[in-house]
Amino acid sequence: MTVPARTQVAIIGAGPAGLLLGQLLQLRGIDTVILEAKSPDYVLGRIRAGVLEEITVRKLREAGCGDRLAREGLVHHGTGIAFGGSLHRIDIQGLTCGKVVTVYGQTEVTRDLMHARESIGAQTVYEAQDVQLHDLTGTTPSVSWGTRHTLHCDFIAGCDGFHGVSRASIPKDSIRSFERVYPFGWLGVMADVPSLPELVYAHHERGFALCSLRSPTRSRYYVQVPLTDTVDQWSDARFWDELLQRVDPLTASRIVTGPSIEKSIAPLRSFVAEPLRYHRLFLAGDAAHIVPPTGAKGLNLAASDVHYLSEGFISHYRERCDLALDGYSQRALARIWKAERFSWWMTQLLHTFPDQDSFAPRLQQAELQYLISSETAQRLLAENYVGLPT
Ligand code: FAS
Ligand code: PHB
Repeated sequence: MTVPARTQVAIIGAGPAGLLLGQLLQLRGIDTVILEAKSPDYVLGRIRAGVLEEITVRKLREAGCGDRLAREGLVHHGTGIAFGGSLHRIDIQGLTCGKVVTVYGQTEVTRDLMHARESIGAQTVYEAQDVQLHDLTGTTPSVSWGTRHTLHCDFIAGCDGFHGVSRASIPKDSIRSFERVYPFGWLGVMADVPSLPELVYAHHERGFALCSLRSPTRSRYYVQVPLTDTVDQWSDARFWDELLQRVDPLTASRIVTGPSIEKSIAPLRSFVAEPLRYHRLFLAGDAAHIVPPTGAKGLNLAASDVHYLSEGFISHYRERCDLALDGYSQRALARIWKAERFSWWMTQLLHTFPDQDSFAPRLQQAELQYLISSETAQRLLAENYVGLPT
C-alpha cells in the first residue's frame, strides 16, 4: 500500500492511544496515517494493562470496537484489599452508585483497534524506522521515516509512548517534566490457570502483590521486586511461593498455580510532561505521562487524552473552531494529575519502601485500617478506581 504524500493528522505510535485516536478521527471523516516503529506482532506481544474504566469502554464502542469487548470483557463490581492476614472487599459498584470496571487485556484492546482500522482501509505503516518530526512551528509540519519517506500533514499526534520521538522533538525550554521514580519494580506472570473472581491488591511486609486476570481461565499475577532483580532469578516455583506468602490465607487457598506463559519485570514511575502541545504537535498517552500500574490508570488515561484530543481535531475540521484544540493540554492535564495522585496514593499505601524509617509502616497500617473501617475512605478509593469524570 503506497503512503500518500499528505494527510490531515499524522499519528506516531500504534499502541492503544494512537489506534484509538486514528479510529475516532477516521470515523468522523478526518484522514490519518499512523507510523509505528515495530511490527503488529511485536505490539500485540507486549503484556500491559488489564482493567478498563467506563470512559475507556465507551470510547472503544464509539471506535467500533465494542462487540468482542461486550462478549468477552468481564465486568467487575468490587475489588479486594488484603493485609494483616485478612481480605477486605471494596464494593466498587455500591460506593459509586453503580459504576463498574471491565477486565479486558490491553492486548485484546489493541487487536480490536488494529482490526477496526484495517476494516475501514485506514493506513498504518509498521516497522517505520527512524521517524523524525519536522517544521512543528509552521503550518505544514511533516514526518519522515526510513531513507526516503516524507508525509506532510496539518497536525502530528505523538502517541509513541514514554521512550518515543515525539516528546523528544520538543525543545527543552518549551516543555517541563515532573517525575518520581519508585525504588522497586513489578514482576508479572501470566498463566493459563483458573483466575480469582475479583482482583486482590495485597500489602505485606515482604512486598506488594496483585492477583488479576485476563479471563476465567487466564490469570495475571504480580509481586513487587527490587529494581536489581532479573526475570531469570525468578523460577515459577519461586514466584508462586512468594505470591502465596504475600496474600491472605483465603486468597492463597483459591490460587491455582501452574506454568508461566509470560514473565516480565516493569519499573514503576510517575511522570508528567507539561504542556501537552508544542505548536502543531500534540502528546497523548504514555508519551505525555506515566503512572505506576497500581491504580490501573495508564491505559485509561491514554483513552481520556484521546477523548479530549479527538474532540479538538473534530471541532477544528468540522466546525472550524479551535477552542477545544487550544484547550486540550489544560483539560487533559487536569484529569492526568488526579490519576497521578491516585496511582501514587495506591502505590505508597500498598508497597514496602526500602530504607523507609520506622514511622512509615505504622502510617501504612493506620491508613489501611482507616480504609477498611470508613465508608468515606472506601468511596474515595472506589470513585478514583472506576475513573473520575472526563
Ligand atoms: P504505548 O507505549 O502502548 O504505545 C506507543 C507505541 O509507539 C508503541 O507501539 C511503540 O512501539 C511506538 N513507538 C515508540 N517510539 C516510536 C517511534 N520513534 N516511532 C514510531 N513508533 C514509536 N497500564 C495499566 O493500566 N495497567 C498495567 O498493568 C500496566 N502495565 C504496564 C507494563 C509495562 C511494562 C508498561 C511499559 C506499561 C504498562 N501500563 C499499564 C501502562 C500501559 O498500559 C500504557 O498506559 C499504555 O500502553 C499507553 O498506551 P500508549 O500511550 O498508546 O503507549
Ligand atoms: C493487570 O491485570 O495487568 C492489572 C490490573 C490492575 C492493576 C494493574 C495491572 O492495577
